[in-house]
Order: sequence, then C-alpha cells, then structure tokens
Amino acid sequence: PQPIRLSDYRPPAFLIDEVALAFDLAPNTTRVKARLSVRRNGAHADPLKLNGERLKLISVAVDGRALAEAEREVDAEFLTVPGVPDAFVLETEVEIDPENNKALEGLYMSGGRFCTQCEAEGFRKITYWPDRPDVLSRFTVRIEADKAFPHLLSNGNLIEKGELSGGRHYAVWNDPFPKPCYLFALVAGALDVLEDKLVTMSGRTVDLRIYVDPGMAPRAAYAMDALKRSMKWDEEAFGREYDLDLFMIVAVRDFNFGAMENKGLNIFNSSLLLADPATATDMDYERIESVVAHEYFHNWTGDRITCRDWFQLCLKEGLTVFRDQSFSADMRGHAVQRIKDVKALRARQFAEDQGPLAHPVRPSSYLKIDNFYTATIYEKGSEVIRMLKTLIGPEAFRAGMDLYFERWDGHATTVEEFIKCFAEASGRDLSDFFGWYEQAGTPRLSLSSAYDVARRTLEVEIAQETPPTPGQPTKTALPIPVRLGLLDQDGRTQAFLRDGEALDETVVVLSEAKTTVRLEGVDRPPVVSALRGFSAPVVMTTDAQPKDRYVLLAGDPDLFNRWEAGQELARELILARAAGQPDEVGEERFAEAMGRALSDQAADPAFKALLLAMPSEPDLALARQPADPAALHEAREALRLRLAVHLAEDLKRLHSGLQESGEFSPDAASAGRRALRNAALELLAANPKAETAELALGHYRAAGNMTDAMGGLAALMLIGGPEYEAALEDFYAKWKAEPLVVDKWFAVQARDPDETALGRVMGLTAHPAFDPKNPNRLRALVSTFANFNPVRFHDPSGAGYRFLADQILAVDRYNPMTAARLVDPLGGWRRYAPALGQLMKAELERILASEGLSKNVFELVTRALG
Ligand code: B3K
Ligand code: ZN
Repeated sequence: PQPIRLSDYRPPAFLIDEVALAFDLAPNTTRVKARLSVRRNGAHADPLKLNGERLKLISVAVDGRALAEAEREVDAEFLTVPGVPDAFVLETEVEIDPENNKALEGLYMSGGRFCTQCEAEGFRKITYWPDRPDVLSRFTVRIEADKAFPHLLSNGNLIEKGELSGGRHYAVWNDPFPKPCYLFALVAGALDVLEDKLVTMSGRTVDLRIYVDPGMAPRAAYAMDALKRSMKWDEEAFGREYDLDLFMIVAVRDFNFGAMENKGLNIFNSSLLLADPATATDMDYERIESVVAHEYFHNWTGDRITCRDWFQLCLKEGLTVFRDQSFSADMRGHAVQRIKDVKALRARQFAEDQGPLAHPVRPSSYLKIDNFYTATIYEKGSEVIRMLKTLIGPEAFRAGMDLYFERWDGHATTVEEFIKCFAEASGRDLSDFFGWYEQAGTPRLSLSSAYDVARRTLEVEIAQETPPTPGQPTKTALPIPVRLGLLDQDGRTQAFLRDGEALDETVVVLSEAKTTVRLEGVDRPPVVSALRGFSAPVVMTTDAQPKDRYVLLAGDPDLFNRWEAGQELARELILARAAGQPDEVGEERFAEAMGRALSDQAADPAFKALLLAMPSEPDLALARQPADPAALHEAREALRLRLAVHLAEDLKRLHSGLQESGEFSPDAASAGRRALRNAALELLAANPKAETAELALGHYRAAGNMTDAMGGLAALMLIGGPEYEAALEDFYAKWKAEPLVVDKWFAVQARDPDETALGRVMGLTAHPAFDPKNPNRLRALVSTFANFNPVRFHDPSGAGYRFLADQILAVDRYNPMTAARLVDPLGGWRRYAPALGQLMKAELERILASEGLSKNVFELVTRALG
C-alpha cells in the first residue's frame, strides 16, 4: 500500500455545495440515494472521482441522464466519471448491509438500532463521495423506515416528518451549516429520551436531548448536567455560543472509541454517557463530564472550523483536549486535574514517543489515518497549546483564539493558519514554536544550579536534547517554557530578582541547546522548584538531592511539584530495589514523609489520594531500560508493603474516618474523599494479612455505590484468596444484566498480577458474556490485560504476547480499527530485556506474515518492527 503524504496535498477537484440524501433503512438492504450539486474547483479537465467502499451501485445519473456502464468506472475504492460538465447534478443510488457491518464504521447496527460513525473515512461506506474534510456541503437528509424504528435522527433541524403506508414513516433533516462528510450522522431506532433546555448568552433557547436505551433515561442525567455546564463554560471562557436550536446526544453500545462530535448529533459510547451511583464509579463520572464537554466543544473547534486534511488532525483534537482539560480544571480543581492529565500523558504519550510508533503532533505521512488518533495528536497536541498560552500570556492567547474563530469560521484550515493567529495577536514571532508540531520525541532537560552565598545569586543552567525518533535522526532545540520558583531549606517561598524585577515565580524560556539564567537577591540557600505545573511535556532531570525533594514534598506551593517530588522519591526507591540495591533507610524516610503529608489537614483529599498512589508499572518501565517488568512489580510492591506497614494506623484511621453517610453525590469534593478512602484501602492491600482481607471484604459488602464496590473488589483482587473469589462471584451474579458493569468485572480480573491471571484471562475469552464484537467488552479484557498488567503480560514464556497477537488476528477479520488499537503494547519491544523483546518481536512478525491483514494492522505492525 502507498502512503499518503502531506506534501502531496491538492485542493479538491470538485466541490459539492448541496447534497440531498435519502435513506430507505432496512437491516440488510438499506438503499441510499444521493443528489449532489457538484461544481468544478479551478481550471482542469480531471474526471469526477468519488470514494466508495463496500457499496452495491444501483445507478448513476448526470443531470438527470442515467449513465451506461461504459460511461463510468467502478472499483473497490472509487467511482470515476470522466467528461463531466463544470457544474452538474450527480445522482447515485447504492445498497448497503448495515447489519453485517462489524467494522462499526459507516452505517451499522447496534442493539437493534441504526447508527453511523464516519470519522475519519467511514462516509465512503455509505455513499459515493469525495471523502475528505475540505469538501464542505449543506446536507438535507430524508430517512424512511419501518415504524419499529420510532426515532429517525440526523444532523441539524427537523423540517418535516410523516406517516407512510405499510407501517412506515419518515423524517427530513436539514443542517444549515456546511460540513465535511465525516460529521454526518444518522440514528434510527427505539430510544428513550431525556430532555432539557438551555438559554444561551444571546437569549436563544436550545432544546437538549439525550437518547438512550429504553429505561435508561435517568442514567443520562449527569451527562445532561455536564452538557449544560460545558455550554455555559464555552460561552464564558471562549465566548462561543451554540448555533442550532437543537443539540442531541445518542448513546450506543457498540462503538470503536469514546464518542463522536457529529454536528448537532453527537454519538457516544454508552460507557461515556450513562451513569448512576449504583453502576458507575467516580472515575466514570469524571470521564463522562470531560468527554461530553470535549464533544460539545468540537462544535466550534472541529465542526464550525475543521481540518483541511487529516494531517491537521491536532488542529481540532489537540485544541479540543486543551479546552476540555481547562474545563475539567475549572470544574474539579486545577492541581488535581493537572496531575491526572500529566499521569495520562506520561503513561500513553511518553511511551509512544519512546517507541517505534513515535510521530510528530502533525505527522507527514500515513497509510490509515485511523491509526493516528493517538496520544501524541490528542494529549501532546493539547500540551503544545498549553505552552503557547504560557509563552504569550492568557490575554494574547484569548485574542488569538478570537481571531482564529473570526477568520476561519466556516472553513477547513491548517495548523500554520492557527499559529499565525497567535503570532498576530501577540505580535510575536512564533516560527520556532512550529517545531513542536513537526518534531517527534520527548525533549530531555537537565537542570543544574549553583548558589553563590556571597553574592546571593543563583545560576540555573538548563540543557535540552531530544533523542532521535524513527525518520528523524537529528533534532533541533525547541522553545520550552520552564516555570520555576524557589523555596528555602525550611520550605518557605523565597523571592528573587530576575533582571531587576522582584518575583516569586518566573518562566524561563529555553530556546537553545543550553540556557542559563541568573537569579539575584537569593538570601538563603535555595531549593529549586522547576517545571511547575508541568509547564512543558518533557522529561527533566535535576541535580536535586533527596533532601531537596523532601522539602518540595512537604511544602511546595505548587501542588503539581509537591506531588512530583513524592513520585520522584518513590521512583528512585523502586528502581534502586529493582536493580538489587534497596535503600531501606530511604524507604523508611519516605514512609515518614508520606505519613506527614497524609496528616496535613489543609490538603485536598483528592490530592492526597494521588500522593498515595505509587508510580505505575508502565511509568516505571519507561524510567530505565531495558525494563524488567517482574523486578519492577516486585520492587513496587515492596515499597507499597513498607508504606502499608509503616502507615497502617494512619491508613486505617483514614479508611474508617472517611466512611460516607447520607446520599451519594458525584461532585469533586465527595469523589475526592472516596478516592482517598479507596487509595488507603489499596495501599493496605499490599499487606495481605487476614485482617486486610477482612477489611476489604467488609468494604466491598458495605459499599453503597459502584466506586466503593470496585474499590473493595480491586483490593480483594490484590490480596487474592477465597474472599476475592467469593466477591467476584457475588459481583457477577448481581450485575450480569448490566453490560457496563460486566465490563468492570472483566477488567478487574485482567489487572490481577497473580500468577494465575493469564490462565484466567484466557479462560474468560470462553465466558458466555465475552463478546469480542463489542469493543467495550474486548477492551475490558484484552486491552486491560496487555496495557495494565505488565507483570503477567510480559510472562517470560511469551504466552501473554501470543494471547494478544491471537486476539489481534481474530478481531482484524471484522474490525480493523479496533484490532489496530491492540497492537501498541507489542510496539515497545525494544525497551525490554532481549529475552522478552525477541518474543514480542516474534509475535509482531507472526501477525505480519498472516494473510488478509487489514491496512490498519499492517501499518502499525510494520512501523513497530521498523
Ligand atoms: N473525533 C472523534 C474521534 C474519531 C476517531 C476515528 N477513528 C472523537 C473525538 O476525538 O472527539
Ligand atoms: Zn475530539
């Protein structure tokens, strides 16, 4: 297969201003008629070439005249019509089979309902079309179906509906906003609806509707609340008002990823929409809030302004993640949100950047764009915008956004044009900044400082270097904002002078390989708190001593760095132990410090819960290579055990003291208290005594909500034994009719670090409730195992790798997009000890040698091996 390159971009040969689609829905034989007003774009004599896959062509007509077979060309990917006029009406009719569409792309069926997923290139499975994001058209959509499908939905406004003979009915929708076809959506079927209203900033009333499985409407209440808060927030933070009179969200059970921002008709994976205290955890609530916001925010950053081509994906995704993270920070607290976002960035994006799948935020070639919906495009894409805001300041940033909305509304554009808006608004030359979009890899910073007592000056030197990534052997220096402040040895903030200005904190912008700043008026020996708030997506090492980290852990006013100091200390202790050099004294000292941090009455429980969680095993595996997952697991557990023993009384006190009484509330403060209580239990579970098992079982049994039930079950899983087995059984019996809860039941077993876990996981693929055609269920078991259970996935026998490869091959036969998403855990093979790495590589080679591989899996496996 030939890669697609950014440098080959050409404007579309034909534009389509208007389209009328008519769907005659039937599970196996849906007819789609399309009437396109086509116009030649520029002076050329090219034929009209439309994408179309898996379509049964019934007819084609130009300006009302049916074309004979010789007048058009059809193959597996295109319909080509030569010699067309400069402006004409093209009519096509095709037949498709939604029921047998298990790729879940295009028009398919889920739970007996019709639904669509078109981004990135699914619309070509619905009708013949120039399937690219820079063709913007006004859609009118007529849907006709049996009345067994009572709701007939599409984008925009409902303009007509009515009854037909033979038990059928129809609806006609019109979307006044020109849009690319990837934002098209259609839903038809039996649904319950939760309705609400919102008055926008200009006083317009918008109808809000969330459509869910019959009986589930109460579980959409939290999503509705999150939607209303998102709409208000976008008005306040960005001046963006919603533009249609109706906003709809539909939940579907079978969905390849989280959710989709189709204009006026978002479609959600039900796992990211439905919640009530009995079935959803606080983490689910949190994700629902952020994803509802994310998809809503796309209305401006994605729908009103879209991407010129798919290389510009970060233009909408990085920016929209930045917006949703800012929203969540306002809803739930900035420090806690930042810590969670950075944890996710490190776990996914840093790992990606260190492996063969590393790519720039704006890649320059691809085989299947579906493979580029990555942590780099999304999370690093957001970090880049965050840095931009730090560099030019909040006012210039807002002015740049305003300019972007004003200039590009209604268009498809590029990252260059986006950055240009900020350069203009700030009057700054941002040409260097563009390197962040084009250069892959995580920059490494090393910071050293020298304090001159006599002169009371501190010289801080920061060097940067980005290691090579595939296709980019040499790297250039990037502009990197490093936010820093000083403490004294007692943990008090120390003011200083920079260029004569008295400050508590400053941003040092690195622009060269090495940058030095001199801070004056530093009266007392300083402790440097650098990269506050994680001001850039980099890995930083410093010359700080453990004692400095203890100062930061105890009192850095920047909570991110306070947390980071704890993580750094823990990481070093675990790595030392994994390398056979345990620092027992250091471990005791760390436990002491954690005890003090826990007793800090002023600290937010959600923050303390984060402090208590030791760096994850995947995080540790990135810190030193080659990684030995078994040694890391053991060393991490040893540190956890020491904390559990040392802090036993504090943890038990926390656990009993935070017990909830009264009604469940999903708000951040209540969630934070539950998080801390469950974190205390999780830590206690590192000490698998009979007493702990009893405590965990009691916790599980007494749980009045899913957060605590899962907290108890997860602790029991870590402890193992008959209590765990009993709880597992009880849990399944209780929840077997609730698909989203059954997913949790599969996932907890997939995370089990016990030796028996791989056998258990393999056994679970034969469980009657395991349905690999449902991506949620597949991910709950297979992806959880491969990504979050390193010690069992990296079984020295290679059985974990073989299991994953078998799953990839099986799923690839019907759902390439989801199969490709499972490849990632094998991609890191070079980072592991050769005995493991070679086994991983062998599985990648086995996959590659299989016949009939999809382009999606082919591309990722080839790159992983490359
Ligand atoms: N834009 C969609 C992602 C589509 C993924 C296609 N493979 C959801 C989102 O980022 O909001
Ligand atoms: Zn998005």
